[in-house]
Amino acid sequence: MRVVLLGAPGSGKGTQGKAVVEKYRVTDIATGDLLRAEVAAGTPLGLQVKTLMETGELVPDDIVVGMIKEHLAKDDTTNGFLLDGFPRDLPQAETLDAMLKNIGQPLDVVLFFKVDYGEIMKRLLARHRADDTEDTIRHRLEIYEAKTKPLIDYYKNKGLISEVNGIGEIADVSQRIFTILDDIAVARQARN
Ligand code: B4P
Repeated sequence: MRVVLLGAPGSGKGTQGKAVVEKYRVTDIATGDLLRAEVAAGTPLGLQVKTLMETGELVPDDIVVGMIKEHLAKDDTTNGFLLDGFPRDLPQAETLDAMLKNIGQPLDVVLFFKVDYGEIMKRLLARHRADDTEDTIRHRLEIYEAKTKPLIDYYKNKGLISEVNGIGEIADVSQRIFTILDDIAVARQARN
């Protein structure tokens, strides 16, 4: 199972990503988590991206693309992988296409989490992360609108988008996702 999670900040990508990884035993590649680990460890890369992340800016494409390349090359992807938070803009999506073509591992599905901005603001303000202040959340949503949202059409055109209602109990949202992924697995088995 090769999955991308797409959605606004706070739409549940990180939360649901963990549930998918646990159930399907796919490799978790979450760019936000990887970048926060670099910041926490005080590495040169972490120092470079700390302020960008705290102010809600995207980290430069070459840095995240480098991280994804490294993980796709070294991690065990026998059962597939889950990309959480990547791609975040069109150049990243195009680079990912090329990378996956090279290794012969095309995506199965892009799960798009639908959650309204009022709910997102409520969730993130309750979390108290460094980039979860009201102004920064607003800025992150602007960046999402301008850079990430066009990916919905990009993946729609490729027939890869599955929309998930991201509102409700966490376990209920997980169940909606599992239904989509199970259907994909069944359809694949029927083809083989
Ligand atoms: P990310 O770590 O990807 O964080 P995020 O978009 O804010 O979403 P997250 O996954 O954390 O939240 P979730 O919805 O699970 O990015 C952080 C920063 O890293 C970016 O701003 C950027 O600077 C950088 N970055 C990352 N990837 C990048 C890339 N590819 N290119 C460039 N820069 C990149 O959860 C939010 C909260 O909601 C949680 O508290 C959770 O408990 C709660 N929640 C979840 N589901 C819920 C539900 N159903 N009901 C109620 N609450 C729920």
